[in-house]
Amino acid sequence: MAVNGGTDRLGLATLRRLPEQSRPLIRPGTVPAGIVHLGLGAFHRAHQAVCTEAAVDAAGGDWGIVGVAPRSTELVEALAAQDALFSVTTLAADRSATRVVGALAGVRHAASDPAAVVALLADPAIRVVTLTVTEKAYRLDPVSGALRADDELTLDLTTDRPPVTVPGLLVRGLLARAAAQAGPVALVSCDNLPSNGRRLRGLVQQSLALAGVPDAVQDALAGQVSFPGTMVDRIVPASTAATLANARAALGVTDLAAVAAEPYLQWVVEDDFPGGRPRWEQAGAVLTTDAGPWERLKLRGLNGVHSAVAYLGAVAGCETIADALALPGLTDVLRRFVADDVAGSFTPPEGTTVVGYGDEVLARFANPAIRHRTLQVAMDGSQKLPQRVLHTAADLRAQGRPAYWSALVVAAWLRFLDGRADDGTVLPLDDPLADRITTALAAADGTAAGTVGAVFALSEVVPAALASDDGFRADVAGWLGALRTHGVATVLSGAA
Ligand code: CS2
Repeated sequence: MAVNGGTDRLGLATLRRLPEQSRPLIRPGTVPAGIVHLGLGAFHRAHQAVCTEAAVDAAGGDWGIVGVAPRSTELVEALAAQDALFSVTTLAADRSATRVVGALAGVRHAASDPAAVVALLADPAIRVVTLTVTEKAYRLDPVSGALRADDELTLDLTTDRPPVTVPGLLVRGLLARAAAQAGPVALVSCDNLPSNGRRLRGLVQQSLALAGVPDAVQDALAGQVSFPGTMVDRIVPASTAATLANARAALGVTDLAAVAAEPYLQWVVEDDFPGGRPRWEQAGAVLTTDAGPWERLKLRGLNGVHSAVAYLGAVAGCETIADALALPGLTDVLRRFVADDVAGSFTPPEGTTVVGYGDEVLARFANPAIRHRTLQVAMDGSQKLPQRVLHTAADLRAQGRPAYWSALVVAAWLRFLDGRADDGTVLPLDDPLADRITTALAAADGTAAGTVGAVFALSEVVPAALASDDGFRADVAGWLGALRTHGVATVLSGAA
């Protein structure tokens, strides 16, 4: 890749060649590490890294981020070859801007060097650990939050082998930290889980118990570790060859870790950092005592709608979320879903309305420059649907109200699980519970009611009250039958 004697690649040596407006806000390599981040995916690079760089730029502090990739070697190699620099291209319908971010103080690869990661977690300089590892890496049952102790996790927690799972890494790191008396730390989930702070605390507590850690050590750790809840938001599709080509055109050098994102960015964080934190509020973040209402607004009013567009769009043959939004009738259906179901299911944060938020979300989804694939959002449905849609439906039904549009969203997921789009194209099932789902569906009788029964029997995915709710099941089966018989386009055109 390197030409001109290696100077064709983004890195400290080529920074001076970048256009002025594309240079980092802070001098890369000069900010000592104070944060470890697990999960170096596109989302982290375009979200927490951007906010943290801006906070350090505005208010200073030793808050460089050491980025840890749990599995992917490719990204670690790309970043290592670029002095941990990467660019973010912000894409609006009519303009784009590319800037290099200098937030990373280093990168590590957990799978090949877990000991280095454990040592980092035990380093007193590290006072914040953030995570974007996706829902499934927590290994929690989506409904109950119970730890799924499969063989891999049990080996991580009960033997001395180098840990390969996220709970394994965290437990090993926290124990090393306690032994080193390295001081308090905040563990911050930035994943789209319900009550993500509480879920992460539950993960750590259950993992320590499974590892047989004595109660006294568990208690000592509990006094040293906080788990602030967060709401994170920015649409950041997986990078493609086009992302890299755009970055190269803007920078004049090659960036193999480039990401592209929408202009919008929101971060709401519970202010519970016993070892201190960057001044993220100076970068636009909201620091609060309770992120819960924000989190519900986002999971139900954005992610739930996203999943609806993804499943209906994928079955209708649409490649991207923006393409799917153009399906006649879809935005009307989504507005009804937000106004009739989501808005009635919880109390939003003061100063916001669910309907207003929903309209803003639809405008963001329609951004044609963001080529977010429906299949990417459709992934891991079993881990996403509970907090995105099923809790909405369960809360409405508990109030004795219909959850008609939520039933359509669930039906769209089930229709997607049929494995074929309306035009017969194969739809791949990428889900950690794919085997359980496929087995359950194979044993069902193939009718809409049979499919609903089979999937609703997965108690780790569907809350019990909803699974036994005949009215809701009938609504889902009704929508599923219609989607199978008439196709998405016809159902949408007459629905709202
Ligand atoms: C999306 C999210 O892939 C998905 O499931 O719904 O990644 C979404 O783009 C972000 O949560 C937006 O903040």
